[in-house]
Amino acid sequence: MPRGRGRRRRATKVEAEGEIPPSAPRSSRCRGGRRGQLPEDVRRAKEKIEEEPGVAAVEYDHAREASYTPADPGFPEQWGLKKTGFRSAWDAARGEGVRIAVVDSGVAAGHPDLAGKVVAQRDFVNGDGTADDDFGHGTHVAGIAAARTGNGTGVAGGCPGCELLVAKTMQGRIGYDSDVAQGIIWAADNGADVINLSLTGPAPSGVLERAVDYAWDKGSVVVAAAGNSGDGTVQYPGAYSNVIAVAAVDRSENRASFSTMGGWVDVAAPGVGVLSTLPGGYGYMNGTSMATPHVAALAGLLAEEGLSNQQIKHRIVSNTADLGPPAETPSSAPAA
Ligand SMILES: [Ca+2]
Ligand SMILES: [Ca+2]
Repeated sequence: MPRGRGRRRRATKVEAEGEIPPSAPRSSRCRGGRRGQLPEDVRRAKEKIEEEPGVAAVEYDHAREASYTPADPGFPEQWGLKKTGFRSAWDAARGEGVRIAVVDSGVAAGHPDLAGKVVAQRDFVNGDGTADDDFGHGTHVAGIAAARTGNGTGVAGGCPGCELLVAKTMQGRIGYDSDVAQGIIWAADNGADVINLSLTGPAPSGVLERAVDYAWDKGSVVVAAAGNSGDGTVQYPGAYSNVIAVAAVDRSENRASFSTMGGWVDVAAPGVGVLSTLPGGYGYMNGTSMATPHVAALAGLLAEEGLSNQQIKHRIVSNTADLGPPAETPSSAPAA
């Protein structure tokens, strides 16, 4: 992830550039250091340059750190965005025009922190064009990924500029593979750069895998939850090859006790005590379902930079901080 690129003080550079020809621009720059700590030679160099003919003014090129702090009152509580470096990433990209599909229980599209974000929706459960959220799960996921940010209301979204495609494929907590697969295909056909699948189950499904492959072939980054089984049960669609599978960690970067684990899991993201939008307000939720849209948001930021889905997956998986050795699958898994 891009980090704040605070330049280090370079006094020697000032000296090398000390000879400025008379045709120099009116304002020349001189790289300075941190406040109150300018070494004597740097100040002398500045004075020397100022005396050169043709130089109107010389200013120190101060190093500044990434400083975008969104004006959302809930942001201080959004530890996940801070822990994973989104503030620095936003200095490089905001995901403008990028589309994240939330294939879930629907989204409260009229929520003040999501209003205007939903550019297309489809309800595959009830067979209509309004993907309302009667459960809250999809609205929470959508806010983590792309809540309206910097609007003085509620929370910030990981991908502030991202638009939302909403496919309702769950009624309450349950969604069937046939509906989920249709939602994935619909999302890909509607130009989804990223598809968020905060849903899991232990049974493999050819229908689901083919839908994922279809979306991947169309260029979508597919991100799915690793599951909340707390053990090593392989979960789908997360375990399919064209998916980034996301486990959950807590504030201390320890695996969340509920998070599924295993070699097929690609990354972990914040999934405990996550604040986001809910129908009618805001609230905290736990789950790999909440970790997944953190990664979807990051994929959205990277998509703005024009990377392919393969490049984005590689970038995310290879640039993740290593939090320790792979989790061992317990020899006696807890009863589900
Ligand atoms: Ca509906
Ligand atoms: Ca907001």
